[in-house]
Parts: sequence; C-alpha cells; structure tokens
Amino acid sequence: MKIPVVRNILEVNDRIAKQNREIFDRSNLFVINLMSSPGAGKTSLLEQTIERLKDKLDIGVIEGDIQCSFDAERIAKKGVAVTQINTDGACHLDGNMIREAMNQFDLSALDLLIVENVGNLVCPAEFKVGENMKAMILSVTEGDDKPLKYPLMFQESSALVINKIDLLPYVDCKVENIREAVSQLNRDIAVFEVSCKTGEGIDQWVAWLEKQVWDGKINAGQ
Ligand SMILES: Nc1nc2c(ncn2[C@@H]2O[C@H](COP(=O)(O)OP(=O)(O)OP(=O)(O)O)[C@@H](O)[C@H]2O)c(=O)[nH]1
Ligand SMILES: [Mg+2]
Repeated sequence: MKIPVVRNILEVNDRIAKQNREIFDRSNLFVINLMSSPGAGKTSLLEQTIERLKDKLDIGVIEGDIQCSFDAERIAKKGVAVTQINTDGACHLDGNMIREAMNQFDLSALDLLIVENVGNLVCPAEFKVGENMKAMILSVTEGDDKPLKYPLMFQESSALVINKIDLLPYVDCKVENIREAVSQLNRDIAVFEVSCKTGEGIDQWVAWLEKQVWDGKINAGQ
C-alpha cells in the first residue's frame, strides 16, 4: 500500500498563504507581518503606529501569542479591530491560523492589516501568512551581532526597525554595526532607528509604511 506523506510542511503552508493573499487582494487590503524576538517592541511600535495612522487608514490587527491576550487588550485600547491567536506552544503563526483569524474582520472595510507574530527571531521568518511584506524589529538591547547570527529574518524583511535607541548609552551595541551587517544580508531593506518610549524616529517609519500601503493599493487596482 502506498502511504502519502506530506513531505514539505512549508510547501503546504505556502499554498495556504497564497490563498490568503488572494483573499486579501480581492479586498484591496495591504497586509504586513511584523516579527521580532520576544520583547523587542512589536506591540509598542503598533501602538505608536496606530496612533499616527488611524485617522488616515482603517487598520486591523491580528495578535499572535503562545498564550494570553495582553497584547490584544493593549491594541483594543487604541480603538482598532483586533483578534488574538493563541498558538498553544507553537513558536510562529502560519497560514492556517491566519485563515481562521481573518474571518473575524470585515476585510473590505480595512486598508491595512498588521499581523504581530509570536516573539521569536527564527521560525516566523520561515512561514508566510499571506502578507504583502514582512517587517522586523531588532532592539538595541539584543546586541549588534544578531543580524549575522540569525540572518533569515533580516533577509526576508522589507523593513528593519531598530528600537529602544533611548537605551544606546547604556548598552554595548553600535547601530553602525547593525547597519553594516544588515547591508551585507539585504541591500534593499529599509532601516529605521526609533524609540517607542520617546517617539524619536517613529514619524519616518510611519511615513514609509503609509506609502507602502497606498502604493500597494494602487498596484493591486491596476
Ligand atoms: N526603553 C524602552 N523600552 C521600550 C521601548 N519599546 C518598548 N519598550 C519596552 O519593552 C518591553 C516590551 O515591549 P513590547 O512592545 O511588549 O514588546 P513585544 O515585542 O510586543 O513583546 P512580545 O509580544 O512579548 O514578543 C515593554 O516593557 C516596553 O515598554 C523603547 O523604545 N525604549
Ligand atoms: Mg507584543
């Protein structure tokens, strides 16, 4: 008897992610997959971003966490639609999880859907969810050696947000070293230096993101 074996989990996931993307495209919805290590500042960046963009764009957020709904509660306070996924141990989101969560939104009423992935510097970069682009955060407390030690996420991302620059005087991390390493891995990546605590640099990131959304919508409409 021939037993079928699904050899490539990533291949199956890619197929589901592609279907998700087709659904998002039909709603002319731009989707960003936001990734980082635990605690680098994903939810903090979302709070700052939503504050500045919510009068210009209709935004929805999918929060991915192993457990709890703390982050979804923080985002709900900003007055945008949010759904929490609890992965129950899985260290990344995948296409199937997003398929479930996206049904909770009126997709055609949204311009931008932001997926906050599970905090992890490795696995989320391997699993597409149907996004238009991936973006990542590296906080300066993690160290400037991280791009070369964990290259995939830096290679896959369209934007790198270097966060917690208010802490630079206290940590042995040089932003020039991060920039140098990242430029070796991904020449096209847009790099921003921000502090979600002081607000420094956030406007530049938000302006770039808003442009991506409108450009994406124009391209989808053509
Ligand atoms: N000093 C400083 N602290 C920050 C900054 N950004 C975030 N934090 C703090 O870092 C901690 C983690 O921030 P979160 O936004 O929850 O990080 P996260 O990446 O969403 O975390 P997970 O979802 O658990 O992976 C919180 O205590 C934030 O207040 C920053 O720019 N400067
Ligand atoms: Mg978070």
